[in-house]
Amino acid sequence: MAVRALWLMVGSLCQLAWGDQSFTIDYKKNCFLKDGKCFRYISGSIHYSRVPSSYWKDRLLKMYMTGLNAVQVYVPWNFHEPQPGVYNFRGDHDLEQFLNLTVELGLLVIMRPGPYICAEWDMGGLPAWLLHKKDISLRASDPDYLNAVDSWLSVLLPKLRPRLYNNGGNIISVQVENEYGSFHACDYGYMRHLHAMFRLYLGDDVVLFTTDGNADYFLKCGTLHDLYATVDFGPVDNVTKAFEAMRRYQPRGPLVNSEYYTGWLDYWGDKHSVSPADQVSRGLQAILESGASVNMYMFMGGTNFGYWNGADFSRVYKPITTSYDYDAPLTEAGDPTDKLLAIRSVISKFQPVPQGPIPPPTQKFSYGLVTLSKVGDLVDLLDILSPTNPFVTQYPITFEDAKQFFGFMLYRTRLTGDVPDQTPLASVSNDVHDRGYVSVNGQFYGVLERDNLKEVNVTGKEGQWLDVLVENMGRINYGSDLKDFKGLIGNLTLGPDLLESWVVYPLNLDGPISQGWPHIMADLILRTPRTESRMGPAIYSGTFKINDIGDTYLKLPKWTKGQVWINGFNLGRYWPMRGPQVTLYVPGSILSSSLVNNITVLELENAPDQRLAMFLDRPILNGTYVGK
Ligand code: NDJ
Repeated sequence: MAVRALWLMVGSLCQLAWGDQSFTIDYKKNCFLKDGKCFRYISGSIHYSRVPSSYWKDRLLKMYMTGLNAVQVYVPWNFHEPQPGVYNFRGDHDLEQFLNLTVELGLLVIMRPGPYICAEWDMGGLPAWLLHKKDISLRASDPDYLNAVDSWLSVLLPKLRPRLYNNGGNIISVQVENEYGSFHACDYGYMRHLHAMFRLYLGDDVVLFTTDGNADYFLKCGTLHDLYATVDFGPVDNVTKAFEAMRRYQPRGPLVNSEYYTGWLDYWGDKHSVSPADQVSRGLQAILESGASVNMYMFMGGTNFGYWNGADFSRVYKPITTSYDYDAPLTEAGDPTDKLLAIRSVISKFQPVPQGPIPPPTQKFSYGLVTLSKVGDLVDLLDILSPTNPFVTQYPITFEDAKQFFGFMLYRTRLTGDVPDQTPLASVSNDVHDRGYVSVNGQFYGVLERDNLKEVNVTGKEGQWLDVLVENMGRINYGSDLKDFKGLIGNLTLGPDLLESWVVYPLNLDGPISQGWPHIMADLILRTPRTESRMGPAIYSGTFKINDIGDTYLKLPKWTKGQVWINGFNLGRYWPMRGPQVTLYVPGSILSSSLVNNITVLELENAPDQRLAMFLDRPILNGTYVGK
């Protein structure tokens, strides 16, 4: 009883303390009201899912030192709920730890829990398992979609509630959905449903808002009565016009640009995006002069480690690069740039910025060359990389059917007759999502590529395996093509014949590699039959020692395309032949100075004669341009 009374007392004391904190909107003075006073935020976006957790504090500190008073944070649903009802909030997924650090550094938080986030992230943050129901309507009032959303929000939002500013925390506002007005569905019922769920779990007094492009055709379907409407725009847009658009939907209250673009994203095969610092800082000055609150997207871009990159679709499928540097004020490695200094100097004209120098760029290491040796062709390693039984199926099944959401699956079928002359293996309806690496009897013939390479000529003999290793290059994250099934999503033909009777192997490379394979099995591997061919999908590995630990950049000179791991950590895709990105960011946090470091490469096409990896002390993000 006494304990309970004490609790009640502590509780009411806390209530008193929290009672001092309030964050609301003053519709008369057109400003946010923080603790009763007009307030504007100058914020920056950082995606915790794109930065190793051991670096979160460093990046947030640099954001604070720039003079920002807030950070804006997306929560990628698929990063936390890999399978229905299975949640991951540990390590690099530890959202609450990230939020604790924002508190420690005295930063406010603008939360963007989605459930859809766009963000050049796989499927805009929606879990691919939603596609189990083939005809599901995403971002709409489909009961199956809403059920999944509701159960996710019932896990996520209660974690945020005690952290709301009005409850004593540092979250000042929460965005509902993301640029919903850019989506074709225009389903107000869905937005109303989300609104109700956010209110249910977060309470009545938190500021809920929407963000949309600064034109009527976006704002029309993206805004909802009772949700505060904000816009987004970049340095080349006209500030007055953009805010006039906002005012047509949000006549009173503070002006807000929720995404002011400091840079832009990169696609494989396109030019590297850059936004000049003077242009970005001038645009920021104009926004701040208008009295608006602003969030800079991105302030710290980071990296699409593993398979997390998304893709866009504009006439063709366009996957996003591994680097999400974004030409942001903090580089992919968290280093301050001239753009950051220019932004800081603009901010200082409007509000005091913390004294003291911005931390300098960290030392980068050029660890030099590592020789790699071939572990084996992928098809000879299936016992390890595909331990479950393969699916036997008349026609190909998708990744989603196989419950394999990321990475690679091997589709094989036996040739039913001799193919003595070069004969086209073709995807007539462009059904290879997204790249297929074609071999017959272990001999590599070439690549099928979505929207690009529709056939490959092969030869072979009756009874030989025809293999197509299919790579998921990242799901579309923006626009009406969000339902982006992966694998062979339709049939292949060989000459006039439709191919049937497939054996499909889901591949799990990350399981064994994160457990130390192939390095822990070096002896066994030496005994594995191995071709010396440079062509076709194969695993290569090597080791290296270092004395000092720091960030570095991995270059794979003359290698073609693939995936690479260091010490079991999946660094992402490399594709120097397509560019523009040539090096991969290697965070020092995954390296060791006491143990031997290992590197594992899945090369999908052609390995060079000299199987070397190279560690450089600077990134090359604009190396190759092939005009694709
Ligand atoms: O809200 C979106 C954000 O998450 C707005 N963007 C951003 C670009 O980085 C990011 O995805 C858009 N992306 S509009 C789509 C680009 C398609 C050409």
